[in-house]
Amino acid sequence: MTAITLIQGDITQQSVDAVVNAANSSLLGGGGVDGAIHRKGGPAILDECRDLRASKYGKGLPTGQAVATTAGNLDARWVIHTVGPRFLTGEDRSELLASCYRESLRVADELGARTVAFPAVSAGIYGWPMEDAARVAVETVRATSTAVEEVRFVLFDEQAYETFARQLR
Ligand code: AR6
Repeated sequence: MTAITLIQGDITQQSVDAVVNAANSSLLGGGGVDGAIHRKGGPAILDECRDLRASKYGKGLPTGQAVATTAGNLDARWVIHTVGPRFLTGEDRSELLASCYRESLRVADELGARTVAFPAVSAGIYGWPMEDAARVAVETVRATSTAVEEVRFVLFDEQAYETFARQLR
């Protein structure tokens, strides 16, 4: 049984087995959560991302997939990088967003992670409306069978926190 918990705060401050990064397919960093994770986690994360680009993901990590690296200086063992879809009006890409959660949990299971922190993937720079991002996140985690014991959604601001809290009720 996976417990779903919510916290308002900074994902880089979490003490968990794995922190999920809302990355882009280059795996080479960016703004938002991605920038914060690389800043706080230090260069070891980027080094491994570069190795992954060179060995496995020459064309980039496809949208909806996930891959793990060290967590560097974060209080975690791994960072699981996933690439959310950009929100587009007139095209339902929620299956790709659901895939981010499923694939991240699959990678977490492979690693043996028991506690995993997720941000609201795609709900920042990628433009996904928070209400729908929260619905997909909660529904997908609830429907995924995993050995992860705690999935912790870490929401940056109060509005995002309240939106996730409504979805959980
Ligand atoms: N802790 C928790 N949540 C955060 C933090 C933090 N430190 N910082 C931002 N958020 P985003 P995306 C929230 O933009 O939409 C990057 O450039 C934020 O308020 O980080 O998937 C990547 O390289 C929002 O609710 O991710 C990609 O190019 C949520 O996290 C692109 O942005 C996700 O916002 C990915 O965009």
